[in-house]
Amino acid sequence: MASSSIKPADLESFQNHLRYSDRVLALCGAGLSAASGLPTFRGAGGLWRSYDAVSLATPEAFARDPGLVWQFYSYRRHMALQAQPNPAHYALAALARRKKGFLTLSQNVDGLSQRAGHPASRLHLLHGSLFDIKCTAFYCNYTESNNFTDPIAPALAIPKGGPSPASLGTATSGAGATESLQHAMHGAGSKPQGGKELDISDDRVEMPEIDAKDLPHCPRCGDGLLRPGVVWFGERLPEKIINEVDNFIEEPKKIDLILVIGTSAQVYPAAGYIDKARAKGARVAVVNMDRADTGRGGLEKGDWFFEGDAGVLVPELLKSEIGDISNTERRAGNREDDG
Ligand code: BV8
Repeated sequence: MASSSIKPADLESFQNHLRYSDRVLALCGAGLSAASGLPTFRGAGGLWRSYDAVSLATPEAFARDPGLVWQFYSYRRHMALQAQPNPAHYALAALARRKKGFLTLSQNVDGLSQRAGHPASRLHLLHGSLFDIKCTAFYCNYTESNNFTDPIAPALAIPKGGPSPASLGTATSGAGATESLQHAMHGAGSKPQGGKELDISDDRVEMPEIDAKDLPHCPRCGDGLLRPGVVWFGERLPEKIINEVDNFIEEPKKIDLILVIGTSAQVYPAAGYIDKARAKGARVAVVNMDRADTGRGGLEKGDWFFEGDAGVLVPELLKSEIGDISNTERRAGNREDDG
């Protein structure tokens, strides 16, 4: 029984095509992890505090204020570590185990596809990972993968405090009023009041200034500042990955299908893979909450648009190939990494 939002005819034609597809790509974006509770870049208007998230993801921002950029990335590391892969991550991992000619190209740096057991040889992290770090000193090429230390430096710990501004509201009497008063007097950052972690993505929450000496430094050269191992805007994507993806695309055989999952497809060269796959004969299947987000090239005859949550739709669409992955055993049981 197709879930409500997928038209049975579309599901049938899609699954029929998938069955006979040897070479399949999936291009994934932040929408894939939305069901895991992680904000998208577009979510919250693309803002983190009062900053445009895209502008924080640049070498210039890091040079200007490494403390702020590290607070941004430490917050995202923290959120990603608290999150769990959702059924869409598991479904893509299951398809990668079953269909040799399937490759996932992820723009996500949250580590959730890896944690869902997606075979590493079938997963390309186009924009790096929050959990890789590297030295910024010119002469030092220190890198470290899978560093899950949270916070990565004590000064980057998420501040705890009283109630968030939103919950304070403007109570004028009773407990609310006392709390607002407390809060007004002591403010978020000044006197830690135990309590729960403050939502530092909210600009109204006070966030301490961090001195560069309190930021993570290189254990090898000793004085280089460490930075997150992600690809910032204006930076080249990892050569090895670009070559491996291009080699896959340039193989003589046609590409049968590209799944475009939870991405606004505005960032290049990642978004360019849709047209590259189309040029190799691929039909396009978009899974997105927003009907307007079909990527620059838009949809053509023979393509599919599945409107809704990737966490629900992707397992449904792939069920004919991977079976019903809703039961955890199947998820856990099958998680051998073919490395
Ligand atoms: C480079 C890591 C060259 C860091 C990121 C061609 C044309 C125009 C511009 C360019 C071009 N070529 C290059 C550029 C410049 C630039 C670029 O593309 N700019 C854009 C803004 C126009 N590209 C670069 O700078 C790239 N580098 O070109 O280098 C070079 C060459 C030689 C030598 C030196 C340099 C590097 C780009 C990579 C930047 N790093 N991430 C970090 O994460 O902090 S990009 C980052 O933003 C993400 O990785 C991702 O790629 C992008 C965000 O997009 P999405 O993931 O799609 O997220 P978004 O929020 O936008 O959309 C979410 C979607 O999900 C929406 O459609 C929504 O409807 C949907 N959705 C929401 N909920 C759900 C859902 N769908 C399903 N289910 C749900 N529940």
